[in-house]
Amino acid sequence: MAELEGPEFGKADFVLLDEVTMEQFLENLRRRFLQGRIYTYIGEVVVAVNPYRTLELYGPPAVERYRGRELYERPPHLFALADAAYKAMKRRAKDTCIVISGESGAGKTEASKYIMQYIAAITNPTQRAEVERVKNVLLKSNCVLEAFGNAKTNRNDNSSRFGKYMDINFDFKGDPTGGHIHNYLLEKSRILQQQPGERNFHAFYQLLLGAPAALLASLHLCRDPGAYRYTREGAQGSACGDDADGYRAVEEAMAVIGFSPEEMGSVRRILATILHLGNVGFVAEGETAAVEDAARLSALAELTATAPGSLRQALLTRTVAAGGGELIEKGHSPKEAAYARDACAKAVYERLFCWIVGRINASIAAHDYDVRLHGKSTVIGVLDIYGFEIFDTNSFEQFCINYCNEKLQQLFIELILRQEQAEYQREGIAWQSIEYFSNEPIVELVEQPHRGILALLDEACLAAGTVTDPLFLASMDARLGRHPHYTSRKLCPTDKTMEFNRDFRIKHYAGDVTYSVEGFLDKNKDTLFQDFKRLFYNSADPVLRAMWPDGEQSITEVTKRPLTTGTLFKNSMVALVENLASKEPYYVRCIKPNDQKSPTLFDEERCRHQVSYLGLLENVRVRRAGFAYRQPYHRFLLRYKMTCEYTWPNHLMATDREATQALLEQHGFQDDVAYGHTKVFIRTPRTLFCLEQERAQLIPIIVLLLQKAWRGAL
Ligand code: AOV
Ligand code: MG
Repeated sequence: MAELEGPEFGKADFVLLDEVTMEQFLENLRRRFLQGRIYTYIGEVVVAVNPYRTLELYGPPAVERYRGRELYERPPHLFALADAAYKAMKRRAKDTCIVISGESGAGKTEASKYIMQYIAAITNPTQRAEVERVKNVLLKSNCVLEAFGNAKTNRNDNSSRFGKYMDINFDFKGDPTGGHIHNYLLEKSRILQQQPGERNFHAFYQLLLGAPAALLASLHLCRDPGAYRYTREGAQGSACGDDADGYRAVEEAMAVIGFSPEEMGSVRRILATILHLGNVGFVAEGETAAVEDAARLSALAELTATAPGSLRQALLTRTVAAGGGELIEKGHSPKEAAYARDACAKAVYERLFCWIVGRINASIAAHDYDVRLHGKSTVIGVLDIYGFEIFDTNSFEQFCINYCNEKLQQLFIELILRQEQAEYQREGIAWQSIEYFSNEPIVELVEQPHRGILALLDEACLAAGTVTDPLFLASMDARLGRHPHYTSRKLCPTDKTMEFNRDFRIKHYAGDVTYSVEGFLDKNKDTLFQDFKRLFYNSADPVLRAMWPDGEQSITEVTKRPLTTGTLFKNSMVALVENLASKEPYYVRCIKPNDQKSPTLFDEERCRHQVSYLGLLENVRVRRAGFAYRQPYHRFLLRYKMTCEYTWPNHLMATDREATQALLEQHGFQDDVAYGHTKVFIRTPRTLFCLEQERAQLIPIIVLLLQKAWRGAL
């Protein structure tokens, strides 16, 4: 590996550092970042620094350089990792997954796209039409999902506001034949409100700024995002050109995926519906609310293909079950009506998003007959979630996102240890484990049954009506006050950065985050009145109707309490982790070099913090305390046999293992190596350096000899 890049680029693998210290680690990272070498290994883990500029690293020539190569044969790259996962899948029929982690803006989503692009590029050499179609859909799905699931935040202009796990299915030839996208909790509160400087989901600005004038008119919309309450905050920051281009790209991508023109029409009408809903105002008319603007109401009825009377009723009243199974209409106050309207807008968008994911899945579902014909199909999973984030105000969404990152960090710790141990065990080699910071107590603080934050939150929601956010906070203080990772102002009255009746703080693995408890109960309960569900279920628009299968139920049937948002999210995280743990994992650890999006600034403190909480130094130590290098015997011989008289040009021993042993003993390296069942393990990098050096010295001599031999033959 060392010969592939000059020494001026530092070490291509952190395992080769002279000493494993934070200073050396950072120095190597900095040096490589500044020279555009953004990828570095820790064994098989790729550490990636966001370059914040376009690098010529991903084109077809790069794909060719990495295709079919081993990790150490080329400079570090995501493509090498993708190839390793692909080889494991193809040669050993292993299900693999690539887990990409790092904080918000560190480059996870970009990395996931390059990985998919590589896999698409190296598969289907015979250009089978169906495989080509599946690949296209997989690639285009990113564009659509980003339009509807990403938004500008103060940390990242294109921040993922949902988690995504994508399985790609491969047939026995190693060609992708299908896929499945699993999406995790969309940050739907963004529909209503964004922090100063942030935007709503891209799709709204794309529609307003990119759609042809006639289309906008038919949706009763004007071009100005500032005209709509839900997009007003983000109107300033809208880059008009990008959004208009984005609109066209998304339209094209949806067509490629197979959305019909009618379906695309419905999607646009639903987006318009949400924008209009945001502008519906209510006034008091006696005891109850009335709609301010009748024209808007009729536009909404048209867009949702519902009866104006039913729409008005759903906005202004709710049906409640009185005693004896009797149903009565209860009028909203203007405040209640506004609340119900906002809940409706959020729910419509969330269901639209899930419907889009489902629609993409339908178009790439792996066919059963493929599996039946050729046995089990294998998969590569790619995980790209929302990264750890801290804002000025952090709410329930940040709490879920950061909990998700805790879970993944915990998995990383377990797998990296387990993987190492498993390999030594498999190969019959003794090994001693290394100490890690375990974030398990933090995960427990959140998810423990009956005692964790999510359980207390559910308990508070059950008692709804009487319990408020501050009371929920009080219950946490009382029951979690002693937890080393939990603090609140009440328990620590000297802390002036927190508000007394509102804030609590969690010491996360990646930093302390102060959460505002405001809205926790509400977001966890996530109530939407049945009246809206029934309204949309009765829509004449088949797409909108399909999103509300639960609208059929009457209010008397809806007695069972649905699971809360927090519990659903926890369950989905547990299932995700189980799924990942069942596959052979490959890791990309992304690092954000600075908060200014600068391509030249290596903010040492920010990087130090990330290296530290990602556990990268420990990762290097584990890798080194064990054996830094391991190679199958035959590969090892192929590379180094020229350095030993017993093995050059070919050995005469019974096994490659014996030949390897003879070679290493001749060099005097026997104390630095261990012989596994199929692989040789080398402890210190120096041994490998020596072998590499010797090889490098011998090559010119061998070439000379070969040339002489050829000339002699002529
Ligand atoms: P994230 O996925 O990790 O954040 P992104 O992948 O969206 O971060 O990266 C943020 C921005 O950094 C991108 O929009 C690019 O401008 C730039 N960038 C990242 N990787 C590269 C690269 N390899 N080459 C060039 N530019 C890059 V979040 O989704 O917020 O957690 O929730
Ligand atoms: Mg992302």
